[in-house]
Amino acid sequence: MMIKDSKIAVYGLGHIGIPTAVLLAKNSFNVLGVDVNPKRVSEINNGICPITEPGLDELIKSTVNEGYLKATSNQIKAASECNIIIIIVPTPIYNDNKADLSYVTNACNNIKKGLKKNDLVIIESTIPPLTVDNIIKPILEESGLKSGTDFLLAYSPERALPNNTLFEMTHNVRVVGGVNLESVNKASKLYSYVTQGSIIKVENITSAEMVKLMENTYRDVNIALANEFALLCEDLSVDVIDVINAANFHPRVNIHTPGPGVGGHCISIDPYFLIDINKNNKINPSIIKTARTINESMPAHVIKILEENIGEIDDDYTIGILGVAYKGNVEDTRETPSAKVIELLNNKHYNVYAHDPFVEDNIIESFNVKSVTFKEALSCDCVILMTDHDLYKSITPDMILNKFFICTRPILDPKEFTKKSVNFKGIGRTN
Ligand code: SAJ
Repeated sequence: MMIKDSKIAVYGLGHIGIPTAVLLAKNSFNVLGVDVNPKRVSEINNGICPITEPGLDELIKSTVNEGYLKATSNQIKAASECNIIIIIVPTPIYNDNKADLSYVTNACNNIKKGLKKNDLVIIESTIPPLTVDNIIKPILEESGLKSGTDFLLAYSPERALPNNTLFEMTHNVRVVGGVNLESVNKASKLYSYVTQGSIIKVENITSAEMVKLMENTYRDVNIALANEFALLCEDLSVDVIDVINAANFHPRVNIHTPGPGVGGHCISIDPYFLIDINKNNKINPSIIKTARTINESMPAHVIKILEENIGEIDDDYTIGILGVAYKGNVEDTRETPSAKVIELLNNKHYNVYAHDPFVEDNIIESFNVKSVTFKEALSCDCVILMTDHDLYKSITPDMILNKFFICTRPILDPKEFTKKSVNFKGIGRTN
């Protein structure tokens, strides 16, 4: 069968699964999205986009209307009807910093019941190293079929940046590892329909698993370094952004941006997958652990800046949080540092309010804070800017006169504010 005649099942209609399904459907593949959530399935079948991602709305509508994209919650039937199966379900983390693989194992336990000879199974979910070899492959082989001989098995980590997902999925380099060359080649051929970027074939599946974890850990460690530089600069009364900008002119230096901590479902979680595998072994991944500790301590540093500067306050002193999303211009609040800042402020019984132009009121209020308008947040006694949304880049000194302003992201020029006598503090900033 020509690859173009394949029917593709995409398990997990989330932030990555939906764009993946849609882009394959746009390339005239017959795609069946599979999700345990019936609401999500009916939204897709009605051409409704359940997530915020630039450009996705129109693509869902057109691919569903043209009949290339359908969705179902019947996991076994989907596997039996399709020849290529892509797994992009979430791998959240337990409280004790261990990966929860239950979505992955649940999908595999269903897929094995519909698996057929010559099918190709590709895993895209972020997983700890050796998960395919030790967990996924054995479950799929309970079908009685053997990977590499009866069916093909590959791992290709998703690496698209939320809010730029469609562009990155169609332009980024794709990394593929497989149980044998045929698995790698067939998976690579499939991705070549979607991305203009090169396809990098790595030695085996564990290498491909490590690529993803090392990329996100690299970023976490670099953000931690930037945050540590910010704390040192604060102590020295030099402006960390001024220093970073100058240092980054060096051709081999790329210091990341300090901020209130690392949120999102990826960078704040994936390093734990590497820390966890080594817990009984000889290697202590101390840099990775320390980076996590530094990044997780940043919300407490925001509270420290507050308390070192406000002096005696009345009971009716109010604090307005600007931004609960984990980063600018997204509605995603997973692992957001704002949640930690709100929790710390609530524990100390401050009167806290929050605004976010992208996040629905009920989600904001799920963090135990009252959702208010932008104007109301700006009228609080202290305003803490947490997220680098474009809207907040338009804040001018006039909007915030007589307030205490903690700007945790380097999106505003401190000098503009101090010139107008705004009490402005940033992370590692001088004014
Ligand atoms: N952040 C900083 N300083 C920086 C960069 C980011 O404080 O210099 C913060 C952000 O504000 C945010 C968090 O880190 O809270 C993560 O944001 P991000 O934009 O760096 O990354 P994610 O989590 O949205 O997406 C990452 C990407 N990985 C890399 O850039 C190596 C993306 O390509 C992956 O597909 C995604 O993780 C994933 O799914 O793993």
